[in-house]
Amino acid sequence: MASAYEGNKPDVRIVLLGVCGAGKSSMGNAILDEDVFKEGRTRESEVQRGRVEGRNISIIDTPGFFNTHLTDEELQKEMMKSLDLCSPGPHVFLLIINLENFTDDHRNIVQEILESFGEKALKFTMVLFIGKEKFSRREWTRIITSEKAQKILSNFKGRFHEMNSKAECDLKHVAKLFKSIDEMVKMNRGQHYSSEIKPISQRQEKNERVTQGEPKRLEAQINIDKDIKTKTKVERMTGCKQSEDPDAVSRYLQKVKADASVGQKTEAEKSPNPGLNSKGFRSNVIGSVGEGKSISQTASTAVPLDSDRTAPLSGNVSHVK
Ligand SMILES: Nc1nc2c(ncn2[C@@H]2O[C@H](COP(=O)(O)OP(=O)(O)OP(=O)(O)O)[C@@H](O)[C@H]2O)c(=O)[nH]1
Ligand SMILES: [Mg+2]
Repeated sequence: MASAYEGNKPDVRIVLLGVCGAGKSSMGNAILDEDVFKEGRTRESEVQRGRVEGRNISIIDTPGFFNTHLTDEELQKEMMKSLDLCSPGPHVFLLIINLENFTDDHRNIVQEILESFGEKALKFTMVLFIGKEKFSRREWTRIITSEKAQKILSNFKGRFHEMNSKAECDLKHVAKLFKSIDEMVKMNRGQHYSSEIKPISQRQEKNERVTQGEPKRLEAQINIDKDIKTKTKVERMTGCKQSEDPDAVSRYLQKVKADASVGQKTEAEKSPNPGLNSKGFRSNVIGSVGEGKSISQTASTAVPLDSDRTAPLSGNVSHVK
């Protein structure tokens, strides 16, 4: 993929991601320094453009993950639309995480990104923590060095930035955010994310789930997790409560694998895009992160992007005083 991220002031395309109510629309407004996105429940992906520091910036706001007002299909459609709105693809997925409910929120946000955009999206994702102003420096250090934060950040090579979109957000803070984004894009050799192929239909997805993609995906999910959502999903599929029948999941996986090995050849022959998973990504997109490492294998140390944040976390990680 050719690099178009050249010159002093390259254009930047940003897709905002995060759980419902995280503060995505507010952050979009803060970056563009204009109230262009409606704050409150966002139902559709929307693009707004502006010039920041002499650069053309496109920001795509999305409905939040776990949005109870949208079905899974509707949400998925909006996520795909977000890519269309910033064709040929975003330079960065900015994952907004509000620190206020971070500790108590057990939903698996990384899984949502994987399901919507595939593993490839991870190297284009940077976490943007907001709400830090509500915590003391000691609390912030505890949060950012917590197992939970480190586990999330390990998916994105430790990339994070923090900013407050409500107060104290001025050009200086936005400039630092862009510096972090520029560094990330540089590490990606100027490339932008591209799904390469449009997602295929949900129906085809279901068929494929019982063949190649699903065993790997489920296995990975179980390894990653102990996550409530996955456990519930698997329990729903097996029809057994894991606590009541601990072997149900492994029996189910064995069966799915056996089915897959029978169906694999036939599916591959039938498929117009062999090796692509339900959403048009390579079938191994879910279940490994980074460069072929599983989530459990990846480094657990967060690496702040800014050069002024290379000191210990308790010291210089903050941009916001
Ligand atoms: N403390 C703090 N609160 C924020 C910040 N940015 C936004 N909020 C608050 O978070 C709430 C949700 O803001 P939105 O920007 O509408 O959130 P959203 O993620 O776009 O919400 P959905 O579109 O429903 O997913 C609002 O009450 C904001 O005031 C921030 O930087 N710090
Ligand atoms: Mg919104």
